[in-house]
Amino acid sequence: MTHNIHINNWVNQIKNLVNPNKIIWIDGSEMQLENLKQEACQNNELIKLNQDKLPGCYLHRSSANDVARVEDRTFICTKSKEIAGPTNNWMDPKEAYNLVYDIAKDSYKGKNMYIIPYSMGPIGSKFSKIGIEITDSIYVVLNMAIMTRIGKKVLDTLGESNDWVRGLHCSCNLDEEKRYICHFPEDNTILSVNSCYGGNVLLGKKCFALRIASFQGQTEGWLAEHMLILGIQRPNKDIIYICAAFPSGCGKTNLAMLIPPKVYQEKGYKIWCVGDDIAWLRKGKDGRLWAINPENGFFGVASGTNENSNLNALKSTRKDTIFTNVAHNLDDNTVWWEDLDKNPPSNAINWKGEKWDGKRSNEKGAHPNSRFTSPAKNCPILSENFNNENGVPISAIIFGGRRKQTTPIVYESFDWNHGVFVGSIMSSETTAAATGAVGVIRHDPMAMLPFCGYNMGKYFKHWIDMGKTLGEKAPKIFNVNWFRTDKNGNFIWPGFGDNLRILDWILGRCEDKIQSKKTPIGYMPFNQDINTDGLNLSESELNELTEIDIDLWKKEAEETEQFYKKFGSNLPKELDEQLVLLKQRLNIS
Ligand code: OXD
Ligand code: MN
Repeated sequence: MTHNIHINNWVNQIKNLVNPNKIIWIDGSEMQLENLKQEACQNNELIKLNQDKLPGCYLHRSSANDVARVEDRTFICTKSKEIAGPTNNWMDPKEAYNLVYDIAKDSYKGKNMYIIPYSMGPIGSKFSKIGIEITDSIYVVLNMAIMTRIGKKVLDTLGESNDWVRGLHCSCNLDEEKRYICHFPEDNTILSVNSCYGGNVLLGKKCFALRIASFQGQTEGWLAEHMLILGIQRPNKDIIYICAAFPSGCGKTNLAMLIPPKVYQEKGYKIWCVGDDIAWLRKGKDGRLWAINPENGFFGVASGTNENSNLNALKSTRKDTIFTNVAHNLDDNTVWWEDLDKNPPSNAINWKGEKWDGKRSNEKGAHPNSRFTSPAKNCPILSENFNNENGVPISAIIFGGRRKQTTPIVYESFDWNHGVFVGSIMSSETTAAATGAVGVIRHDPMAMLPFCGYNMGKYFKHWIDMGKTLGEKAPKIFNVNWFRTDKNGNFIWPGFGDNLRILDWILGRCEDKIQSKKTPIGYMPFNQDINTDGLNLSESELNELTEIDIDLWKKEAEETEQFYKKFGSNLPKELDEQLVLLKQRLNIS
């Protein structure tokens, strides 16, 4: 399908390694994808759902041992361990190639080899980058067809160039002990074996658009971030765009698609979604920071998505969607997951493929990390700039984690370097998006801990340098925490659509329209500047949300000091200085 010699050589090399039955180039045509869906239904990889209720929708069940990202089996394979840094698993590239090629050898025997040319970002945009993924899984092909822009036109745009990312995925036999997700940022290569879970195998997503792209961004002067992008439209004003970084499973999709509370709707506020997971950010011609969403779809967590938490996401899943690991309602051949509604099906199959009575069973019908893969164009509030090849200008960057205590609902950094510090000290409770314990607090700087493709100390420096390049035009940086709990363990803040009330304060600060209080950790709102109209929130609850417990912050500063030690001389001096300043403000001698 291409005369590109670099691609053809690599395809031949991989063909000789994996030994497929047949090679199939994915041209992106509807007919080809339709045929693949049919084939996947025939071999039980997919179940075709009720086409009246859910047109174009399918259900997939993964193997029970393959339901989330595997951070402990994810490697950055660079010439030296220092390049990968202390927060990544590292493997010597030669060793990694040998190990993974050994596993991949002959693993396509009797299977087809699908070659997917894809673009991250609008095809042809100077922001965009191209990848080729080879896979033996139709599920992967169909998911990539939703999540990225695929097909022949991508190859035509690439022409003879060698500027593309190689990605090989082999399902093998899903052996956890032989599961490896290896990245070779110095070679623009990704190898993924023994998994079929999205985050491990849709190679355009976490592997390319974050790990490889963050490495590329460092050398080329831009940022690849684990961020949503949204536009806020206020009456008689231009749309303001913001980015927000939260760890996996902390509500990026919900915030990106939020529905304004009634009092805001009445005033004419609207939200426009540009992206829910990944942002590529560059300095634009006007000197401001501009962002694109490199993806073309949503790979969202199904469990917990409902009319109240995220109606726009729910609507996005009503057609042309692949559901993974949700419950199958046999009565009407539709899907169900926990908290979708209060009416679980009795006659159903759970995510493990077992008969399940949702009205009686104590077990869950869907896996907590069950997913929907939906085209972005299904989103009722998709921004008109979604496909804009220049992206959108960013006025504010928000960091946030899931913290029961310590972090207040919102605070603003004093300046860019302090903002980078605020991002670097982020901690959050772990969620079901990755294997391992859930609810454990860990440092997750900029929500990039599992996704930064190089030394995080250098990554912090790159952020500091971006601030220098942007100068006065740099966006303001904020931190939010929707998850603070009261003494009984209940969330104090209602969250979801009401988060717009906090975004509103942030916009006011960006426009210098609202005063703030200076505190040891940053600028904070006065209670009266948070719009609580129509909310059932007492003054004392608001105080709790904005409270700064100095003792907890002293502990936080000590933990940050320990965390920073990991980076040794790679930690930029600017962050050391910020830590000293924080300690001074907290009166730590
Ligand atoms: C995701 C994740 O799937 O962060 O977006 O795990
Ligand atoms: Mn994510």
